[in-house]
Amino acid sequence: MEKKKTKEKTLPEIKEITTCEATGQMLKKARDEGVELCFDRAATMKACPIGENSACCKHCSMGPCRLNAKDPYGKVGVCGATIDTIQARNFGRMIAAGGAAHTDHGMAMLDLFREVVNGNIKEYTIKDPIKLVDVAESIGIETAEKTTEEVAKALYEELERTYTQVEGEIPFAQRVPPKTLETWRKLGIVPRGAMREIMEMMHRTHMGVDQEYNNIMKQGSRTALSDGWGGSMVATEISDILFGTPVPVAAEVNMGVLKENQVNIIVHGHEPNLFESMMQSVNSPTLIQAAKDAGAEGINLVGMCCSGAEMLSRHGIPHAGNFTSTEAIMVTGAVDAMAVDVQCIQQALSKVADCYGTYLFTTNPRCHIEGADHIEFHEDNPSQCTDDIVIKAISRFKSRKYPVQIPNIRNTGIHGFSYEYINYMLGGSFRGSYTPLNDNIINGRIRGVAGVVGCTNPRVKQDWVHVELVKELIRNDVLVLQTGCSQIALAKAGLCSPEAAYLAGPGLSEVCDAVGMPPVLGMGSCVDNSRILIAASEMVRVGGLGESIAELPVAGAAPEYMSEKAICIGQYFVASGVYTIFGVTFPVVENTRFHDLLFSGLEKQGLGKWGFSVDPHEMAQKMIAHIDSKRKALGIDKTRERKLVDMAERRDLA
Ligand code: NFS
Ligand code: SF4
Repeated sequence: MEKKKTKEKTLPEIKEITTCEATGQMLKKARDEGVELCFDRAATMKACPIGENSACCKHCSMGPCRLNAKDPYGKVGVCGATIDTIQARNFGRMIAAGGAAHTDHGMAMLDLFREVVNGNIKEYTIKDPIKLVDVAESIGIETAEKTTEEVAKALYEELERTYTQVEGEIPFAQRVPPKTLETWRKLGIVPRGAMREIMEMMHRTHMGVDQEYNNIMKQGSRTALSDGWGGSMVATEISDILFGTPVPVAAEVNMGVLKENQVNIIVHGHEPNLFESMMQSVNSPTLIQAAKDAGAEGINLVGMCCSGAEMLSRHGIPHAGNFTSTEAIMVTGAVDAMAVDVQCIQQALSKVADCYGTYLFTTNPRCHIEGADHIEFHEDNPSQCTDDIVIKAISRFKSRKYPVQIPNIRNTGIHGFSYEYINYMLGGSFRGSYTPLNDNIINGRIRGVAGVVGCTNPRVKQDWVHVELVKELIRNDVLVLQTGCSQIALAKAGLCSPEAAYLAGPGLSEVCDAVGMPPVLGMGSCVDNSRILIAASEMVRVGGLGESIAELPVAGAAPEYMSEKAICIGQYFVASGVYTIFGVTFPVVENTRFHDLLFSGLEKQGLGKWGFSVDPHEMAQKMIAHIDSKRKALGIDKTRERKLVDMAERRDLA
């Protein structure tokens, strides 16, 4: 008992852990009830300093070998591997793992598309035939004389190459601005097929293969690009074709979207098909009646994490919170079932679910969790799984044993800014175009564009870095595009509504007022970062802002990242030409040649570069300085001052 008390004493105060009030309330409740959440595990699990620096290698059993970050060149591994080799190999493998996740997700969507087109699966249809034609034409498929089915078949065959092709360039390389593509060709980093790139990355990083860090990172870039312009882009485009391309929709976020008197079901994970079918099940009259018979007013379906962000953006489904809130939400006692598929699903969910009698269901053959029930989701009979989950949720509602305490916090915003909608919004229905965006950048109303994306991480104060960073960016007239857990952080902070334009600088707020858009545009899930790549290509194509993505006044950030997927995303943005800055920690030893390669060498090759800062204000200033330097190079810098937000104003903004 005594021991436990000292341990509790060392736990940080809740206000140091999260700026999400609802999550804070639930963390307090969990602590009172002796339930451990990720925040407290992070506080008691000291990060391994050698691993944090990526200064260790366990690629063979002559090791594991540990090098010294303080004296990085003082020692080599048993095989002689230097710090640069070890770090590059570790980085390359993170890219391979992250890319594999997105790519496997994209391939699952493509599998579904093929079966739908072939008529083997009747539960889904092509919802957006216009997008189908647009995507097909973007990669050179003739569509004029073809039926929808013929276009779909041709598109499937082309896109399959994204994964399986052994020689040549992936299909969406055709969307890359010519000058950017030329740089890739010169460097030999145009992806062939994702499977090949990931395989080669794993091969090269095996003991005793590639031991030259520049060469390892070439394959790192190639692998990452096969995600951004490959696996992820296919996931987004096929999901839009099957489930509809997002258009702006008002929706609520935060834990207050749970309803005490309804059966609450959460879908958490990444692939939209589970969620789409769950939507059907919760709307089934029989199941609604069953819920009513159990004493509920209805069935309430809400999303979390990227599954949720995608459905929020596509259908306006309420969103209950981002990654680090997934355990906390069960502490409400109000969650009757949580269904998960793949990615970002903490194993501890199963224990917390157990503490509150919540049903936790895994549904994907790739992801089982000890202690969770597995009900496999089959696309040829989706309702078998989703109906079953709803029925279990109803039974849990009927016999709720735990007091329900839902934080009464909801925030409304507008989400669903697809690349296509931005086109329409700015140019109008007849001449949809990115020209007005470019014009407003050239005339200086909009200083530049930033993509702020990625995870939350219990090692930093939840949402705080995202929100502070974005506030400072918009304050300086930088338009912010968002996806994933970051989008949810900003939505909870109220910045995804048009009214938030008053927080923007004069130029950006003028544009927002004129168009009626928020200064922060939510685009969906992490695979939807591909929408940002397409928007960047279009900005280049429209003209006036240089000939390659590297010349655009843009920057990217993942301020609270945690996953290997985020590293892969970062690398594909960097390889596409974008300055991309990460927070929390960076898995590289400073003062090494590998560090120099990532933080400046890649830029000299005509790509983008990495940046790092844990401070959101410093992060913003670095991004703005980069945007300004690009404006200067384009000759559109005029006379505008960079506004430093002082302490008093920061308080005002908060
Ligand atoms: Ni993307 Fe991170 Fe996960 Fe989505 Fe959220 S944690 S890298 S944002 S849910 S994938
Ligand atoms: Fe050590 Fe080299 Fe083996 Fe890595 S590959 S564990 S550095 S001996």
